[in-house]
Amino acid sequence: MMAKAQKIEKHRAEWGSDVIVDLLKAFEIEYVAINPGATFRGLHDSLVNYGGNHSPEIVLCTHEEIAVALAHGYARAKGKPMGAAVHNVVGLQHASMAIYNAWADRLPVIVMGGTGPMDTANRRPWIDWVHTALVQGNLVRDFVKWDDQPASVEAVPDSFIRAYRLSTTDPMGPVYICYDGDVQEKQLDGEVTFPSLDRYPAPLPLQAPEEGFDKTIRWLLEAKKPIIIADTVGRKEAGFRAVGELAELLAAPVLDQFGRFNFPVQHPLNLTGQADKVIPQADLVLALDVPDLEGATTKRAQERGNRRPTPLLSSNAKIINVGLDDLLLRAWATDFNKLREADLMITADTAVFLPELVRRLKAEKEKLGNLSGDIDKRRADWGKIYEDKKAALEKESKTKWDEKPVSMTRLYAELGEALKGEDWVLTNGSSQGKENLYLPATRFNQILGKYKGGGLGYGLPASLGAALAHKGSGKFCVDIQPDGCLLFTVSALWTAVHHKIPLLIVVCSNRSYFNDEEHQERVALARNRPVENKTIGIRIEDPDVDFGAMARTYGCWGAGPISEPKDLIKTLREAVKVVKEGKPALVDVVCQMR
Ligand SMILES: Cc1ncc(C[n+]2csc(CCOP(=O)(O)OP(=O)(O)O)c2C)c(N)n1
Ligand SMILES: [Mg+2]
Repeated sequence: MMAKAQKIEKHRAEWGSDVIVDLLKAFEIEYVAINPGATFRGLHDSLVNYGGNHSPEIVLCTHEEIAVALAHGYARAKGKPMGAAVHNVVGLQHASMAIYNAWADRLPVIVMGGTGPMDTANRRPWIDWVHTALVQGNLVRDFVKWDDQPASVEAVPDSFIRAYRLSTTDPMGPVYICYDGDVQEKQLDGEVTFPSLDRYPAPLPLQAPEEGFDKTIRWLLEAKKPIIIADTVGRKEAGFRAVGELAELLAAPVLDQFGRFNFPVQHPLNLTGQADKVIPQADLVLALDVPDLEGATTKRAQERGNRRPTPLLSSNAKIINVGLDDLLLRAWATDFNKLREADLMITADTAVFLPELVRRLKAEKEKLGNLSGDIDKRRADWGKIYEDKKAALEKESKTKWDEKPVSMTRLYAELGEALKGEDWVLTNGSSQGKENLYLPATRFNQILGKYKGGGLGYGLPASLGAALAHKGSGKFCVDIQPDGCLLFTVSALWTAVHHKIPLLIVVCSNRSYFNDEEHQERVALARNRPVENKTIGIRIEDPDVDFGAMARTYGCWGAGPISEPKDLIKTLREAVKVVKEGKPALVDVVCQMR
């Protein structure tokens, strides 16, 4: 990808930061996304001149938020971390939004930073002082799994190994390691003891005790209408597969919350989006890795001035919560959501719990046999809701087909058409998330989903990280990219082009921060104020942004703005060709608000 740096003569670490590169290599970190800065100039030199800028290779980004979001997207696609290096106090502040998104998404990113020397005698005037803090980790401590600032080169290996292990152990999360300039730039006078990584294995996954299986199986077999709500089970393939098997075995419908992709979109038991029809019927909810159970089982308040959601679940229904969510929370941000109710709480990794549950359930042949009539009946009942859902989606798509600006449903349909035959992966989505209902995803990790921390700016850089993770694998990555979100981090296009990252970016240009337009409408209605003012301070018009032209200024293939619905498919096909040549391509589509 990048020109290899000059050959290194010596392979023995000579400087403090060479040891960090040894560790990055030992953990097979493929990339380190950076925006350069003098506080990690030692590490930068070691990456280039000691490590040869290969595994890890530097990915140059134009903002630290982009660097960390890119690493976040990589972890989401690949299931393992890459690094991000951010300049001291200032770079870390820029990075903090993206670190929060990775934290809320429970994904590993190894964030490395630098600081002016703690030893004040070694500080350069002004710059080393304004860029040093006591301690830098404090800034992000509330939303990383761990942070550290090793005080000597000898302390670096332990610190890194601990950070890596914590970051990659479920529930995962970003970590921050700050390297003092003096530590990085220390000339070594002997070899640094480098522990054998075999002595620090990843911990085995957490399995449920017998009681957890016994009760779950008993209740699942007793239930008349068990349902499955799944949020981040699909982070591991074994979990994804087991959700499918369990749903089939019991004819239990699945409501996918899309923290990860959990269940094939076109499976007749996929009743995602039908919570109001499904949940009131349930007498047992199996909630799998669902931190926001309240959101999943209630109807959002949309009425004037009312913020309280309406419960959909019967108070008699049993709830089983399985997951690891309670193992990782902090008192600062309340991203742990509303306190979850349950009749049975199981702290276990769904990727080991569910396959074992399925195995044990299948062994209950006699009981399942006795229930086969009931199971067939409910399969047929749920099947009717699925057919209605399918018909409604098709109707919406047809009705809006020729509307101008392009309807979102047409956009998804045409995109689906342009991607036919591709092993595609959706790396990001619109604010409404309807693409997840229209695009026929079937495979593990085929839909990576949106920001979990709700911080705009995530979409493009995270998609680039995912596309980098899949580069050369034959997978075709697509970013469905809302315009407002894109404007935060649009300069990531430079990185896309420079590092030849193949990604199709479909910009949904509704020329508005539309989500907020809806809020302003609600407030105006509640206050009896003019609703037509809802667009003030919200619309991204006058001037309209020409994203196609913007892409081209970064050297990226760019088309649009497409205003004529009939022009869409042709342009999407052209863009697909460009991406298949290994490059990014952007199509700007002027589309409806929703
Ligand atoms: C960093 C950040 N700033 C502001 C917001 C508030 N916010 C939530 S959604 C939204 C509008 C998003 O606009 P766009 O990405 O164009 O999506 P649309 O709603 O138009 O589909 C805004 C401003 C946020 N979530 N994150
Ligand atoms: Mg918008």
